[in-house]
Amino acid sequence: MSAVGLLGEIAGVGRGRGGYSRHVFDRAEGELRAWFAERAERIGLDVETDRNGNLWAWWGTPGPDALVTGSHLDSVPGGGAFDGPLGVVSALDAVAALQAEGFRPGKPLAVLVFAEEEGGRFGVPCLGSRLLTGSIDAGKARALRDQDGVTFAEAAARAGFDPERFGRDEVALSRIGTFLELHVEQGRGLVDLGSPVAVGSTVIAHGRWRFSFSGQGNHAGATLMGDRHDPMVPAAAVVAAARRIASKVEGARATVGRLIPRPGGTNVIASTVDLWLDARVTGEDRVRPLVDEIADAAGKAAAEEGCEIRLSEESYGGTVAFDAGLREELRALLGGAPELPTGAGHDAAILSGHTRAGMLYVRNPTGISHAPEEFAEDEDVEHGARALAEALRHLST
Ligand code: HGY
Ligand code: MN
Ligand code: MN
Ligand code: MN
Repeated sequence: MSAVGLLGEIAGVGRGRGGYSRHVFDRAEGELRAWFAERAERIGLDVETDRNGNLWAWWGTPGPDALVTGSHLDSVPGGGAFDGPLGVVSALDAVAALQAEGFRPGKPLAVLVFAEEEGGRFGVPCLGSRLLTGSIDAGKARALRDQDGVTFAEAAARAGFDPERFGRDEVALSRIGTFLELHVEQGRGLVDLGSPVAVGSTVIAHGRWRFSFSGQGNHAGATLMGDRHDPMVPAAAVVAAARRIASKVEGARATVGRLIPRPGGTNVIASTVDLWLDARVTGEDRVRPLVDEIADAAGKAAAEEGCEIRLSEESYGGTVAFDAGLREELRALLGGAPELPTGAGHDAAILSGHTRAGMLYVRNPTGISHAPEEFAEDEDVEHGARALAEALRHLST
């Protein structure tokens, strides 16, 4: 059961022409949940699903101060094969390797698969870990809607869950002593450092904001330019302002990756446009001012075009620094492995506000993520799984 072999087993599940697309409670993710449960049971782990849809595979009786490792199996639309799955298959490989040498952990150990880490269907990232920790209001989560208007509560109920039970899970949280997530690097830091693995240091502050513009739908050919109230115009102003303003702020990233004009006809001036801004900055206190400046530009463009604008903050997470002691332990254990900050969000960052948490990264030679070019060489994948096994051995004695 090598990590490379396990990746091969799930390769292609949910892959379309433009990469992988697997979201909570959809068919492909459901297939991966079943695959994970079968693979975990094959190495004697006891699999259970918590009230928030997260999957736990226990080596030993669930109990306090457990050592927990894992990641997620959902993806962004058109994503790569490693973001999420690499942490899950490496955890299974590491546990199997420790078992094979007769190692017995001195504390309960679990592999944890979080639900909806990407927020690809319901818009809020790390939904499973935010619910587990109570970092999102359960009522707000239940009401989240996907592109077809299906609520998270409805989707969960169809998948056999009781949405009324969503929310902070004291029992599950009380069991976690340390959480350690292995993840493919999303950037080229390890390539530049010439190291196959690194220890995570920080996660930058980031959030998601929804801009909704409404104007007057009309005929593309019959409406003179001076008579238009086209919501695409202020929407375009957000895209341009995000690039212009964030490029001037040190450590800032601002992205509009999702924009939905309605009704969406080629010969139709849109009635409404919804877009989502993903904004992140290395300095926590600079995220909202960045968004405010972009929103100002949007407001001016909307006023000039005679369109309405509505803005809502859909998710936000502050800067996270992983547990310093754990970082030092891991670096020493891995022969002085380098530390790496990241601009990507992770469940480990959500957990770090509630338990000792840390991350390991595996080199990605392309540095690209959230796209099919995301990659990790077999030897680095195996190196990562061995590093995780060493970490689990060390942390569970
Ligand atoms: O968006 C992120 O940083 C993560 O992939 N959820
Ligand atoms: Mn991701
Ligand atoms: Mn991820
Ligand atoms: Mn016509």
